[in-house]
Amino acid sequence: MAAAEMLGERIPLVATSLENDIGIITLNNSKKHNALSAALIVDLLDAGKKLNASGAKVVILRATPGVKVWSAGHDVNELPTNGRDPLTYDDPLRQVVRAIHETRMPVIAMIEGSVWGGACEVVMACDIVVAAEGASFAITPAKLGVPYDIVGVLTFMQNAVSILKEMLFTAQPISARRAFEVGLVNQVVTGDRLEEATMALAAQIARNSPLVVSLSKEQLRVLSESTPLNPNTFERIQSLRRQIYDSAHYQEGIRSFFERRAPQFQGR
Ligand code: YXS
Repeated sequence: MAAAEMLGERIPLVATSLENDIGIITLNNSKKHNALSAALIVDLLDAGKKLNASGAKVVILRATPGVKVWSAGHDVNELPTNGRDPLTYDDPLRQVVRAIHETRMPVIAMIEGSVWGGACEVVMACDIVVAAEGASFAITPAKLGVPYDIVGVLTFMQNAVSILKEMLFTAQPISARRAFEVGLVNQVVTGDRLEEATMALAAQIARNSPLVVSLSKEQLRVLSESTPLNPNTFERIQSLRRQIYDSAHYQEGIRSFFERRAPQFQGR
C-alpha cells in the first residue's frame, strides 16, 4: 500500500497539471475504469477549482494515455436501490456537469477508449470534444433500467443544434456521409447491408427496458417542444421517472450489472 494511503491521505483519483495557461485534468482510476464515483468527482471538482484559481485559460479533461475505457460512467455501486431517485440535483454527476457548464474556462474533452453512461453526459457537457479514431460512446440508461433525469437529457440535446444551423443557413444538400459525420444520421451502410443493419438496431432497442426507452422518447419530445419547462410538464416527467425507479426494471437493470448478465426486462 502506498505511503500516502497508509497515512490515511487518499491518493487523488485525478491528476492535475498546468502549463502555458492550459490546465489538464487526468482521470486516474483506470482499475475501476474511471467510474464516476463520489470520490472521483470530489477530486475532479477540486482540480477544476484549483485550475480556475490559478488562471488557467482552458482546461483539457482526459484519461491516462492508452486507456481502453475513458470512463465507465456513474459508479453503479452508488446507484440507490431503495426507491430513491437515482439522479438528483446533488448527485456527483449533476455537480460535475454543472461545474463544466458554469466554469469560466472552455473545457475540451480529449477522448480515447470507450465512454459509458453518465460519462457521455460529462463529455457532451464539455465545450469541445476531440476523440481518437476507435473511441466509442454509449448512453446506457435503458440497459440499466435507469430513468435518466430532465437535466441530463437536456445536456445531450444541447449538442445537436450546430449542424441544423449550417443546413438552415446554407440550404445546400449534404450527403449521407456528411450527415453521419455531423451526427444527423446515425448510421451509413452499404446498400446491401441496409435491411440487416436496420433490423439489428431495432432488435437491440427491443432488448432494453421498454419503460425507459419510452420515457427517453417522451422526455426528448416534451423537452424539445417546450422551451420554458412549465411546472406541469416537469411534474409529469418526474412522475414517469418515479414509476420507473420504483419499478422492477430498475432493480433488474442494477442486479443484472452485478450478476454480469444481460438484463431480462419483463412487462411494458
Ligand atoms: O470486478 P471488479 O471489482 O474488478 O470491478 C470491475 C467492474 O465492476 C468495475 N466497473 C464499475 N464499477 C462501478 N460502476 C461502473 N460503471 C463500472 N464499470 C466497471 O470495474 C472493474 C473492471 O470492470 P470489467 O471487469 O467489467 O472490465 P471490462 O474491461 O471487462 O469491461 C469494461 C466495460 C466498461 C465494458 C464494463 O466494465 C462495463 O460494461 N461497465 C459498465 C458500463 C456502463 O453500463 N456504465 C453505465 C453506468 S450507470 C450510468 O452511468 C448512468 C446512471 S445511466 O446508466 O443512466 O447512463
